[in-house]
Amino acid sequence: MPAVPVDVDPFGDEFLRDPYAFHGALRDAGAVIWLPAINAFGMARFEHVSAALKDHETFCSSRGVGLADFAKEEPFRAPSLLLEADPPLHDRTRQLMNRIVSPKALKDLRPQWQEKADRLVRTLATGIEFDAVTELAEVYPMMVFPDTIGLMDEGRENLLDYAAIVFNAFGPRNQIFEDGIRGSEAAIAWVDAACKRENLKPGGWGMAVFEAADRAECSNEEAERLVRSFLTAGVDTTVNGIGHLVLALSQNPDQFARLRADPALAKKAFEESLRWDSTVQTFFRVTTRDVEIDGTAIPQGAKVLLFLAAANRDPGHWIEPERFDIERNVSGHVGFGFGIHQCLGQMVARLEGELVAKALAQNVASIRPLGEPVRRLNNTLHALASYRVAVQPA
Ligand code: OVM
Repeated sequence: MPAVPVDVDPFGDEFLRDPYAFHGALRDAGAVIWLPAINAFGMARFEHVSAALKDHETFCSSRGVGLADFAKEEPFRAPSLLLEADPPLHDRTRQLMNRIVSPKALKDLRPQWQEKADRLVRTLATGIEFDAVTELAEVYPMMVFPDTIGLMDEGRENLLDYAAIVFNAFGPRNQIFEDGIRGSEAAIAWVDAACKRENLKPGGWGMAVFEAADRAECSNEEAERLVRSFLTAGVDTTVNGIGHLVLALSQNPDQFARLRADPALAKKAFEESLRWDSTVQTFFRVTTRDVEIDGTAIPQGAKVLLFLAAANRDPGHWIEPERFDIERNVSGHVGFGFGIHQCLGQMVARLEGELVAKALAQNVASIRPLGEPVRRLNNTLHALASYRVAVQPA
């Protein structure tokens, strides 16, 4: 059975502005769909997205997790040694990074990160209204993450621009990509410099990668590129994760009340917000062999777009998936992916999200939307530019 064609452009403005309006049609069309707009297959059902993520031998990453097939096209930048790599390379680099982003490291960071979240949220709560994106979601990760890596102080504002460019580059070379890339040479040059040993502060996770290089766990060139992964994946992701957490809590006052009554639900609230609105909406894989999914054939060497966010709202898997319910069991959601590539920084993201949710629960009596969020279109991220909320302090 051939894949059912679905005539939507998953990187078109209309789709990116409200992907959830299109996901139902993608899921309903079939387990495997054909997307003529981008000449790629797609999967949007929970069962098949999670199965493909788990089967990294059939659905590989080394030919790129964006639309560009590295076997045929020049990558936008030197491939990530984690995201755009297969075993055995991937397993070596991932192991090295796992030892740096360790539970112990996270445990040590918690007290300082908590204090910073509390102080920021308390200050914002004393006003009548604030912008949940520009004054909270974009601010908090920048208060904690660059210092943890040990980044140079000058030019950190380039991180968000750089990440937006890279996440756009996973899509086609559309207007969104072109608009982002214009005048971006400075941000790219800054990140290249920031990844170098001589520009990293001692004691940070960046320098820890070079210390692994000194132990011959990787080369110095690999160390630079692994630090680049921290810089690329560590900021715009949590910025928009926190942004959507606040969006969800403010649009669902009953859920915010539940959280206020029991701030220990903060961790679950953030996790549910990631299921309900998944920051990383999509990633591609490439088939390493002919494969049949639910009766539909995908040939070897095909690009397959995995709709993570659609899987996370699949009514075939979740009860009332559109409902934001902080007490729901969200285990198995694919907002952080699944399998060997599952987000390296997930504990970092969870800690940031939990601490912001808890700070809101403890310091804010009510948080209400002042209109609709303003979106920033990105080919991969569901991103926010601005979202004004009205607040009352606790
Ligand atoms: C990387 C990288 C870049 C973007 C996203 C990502 C979500 C990883 O450079 O390894 O994971």
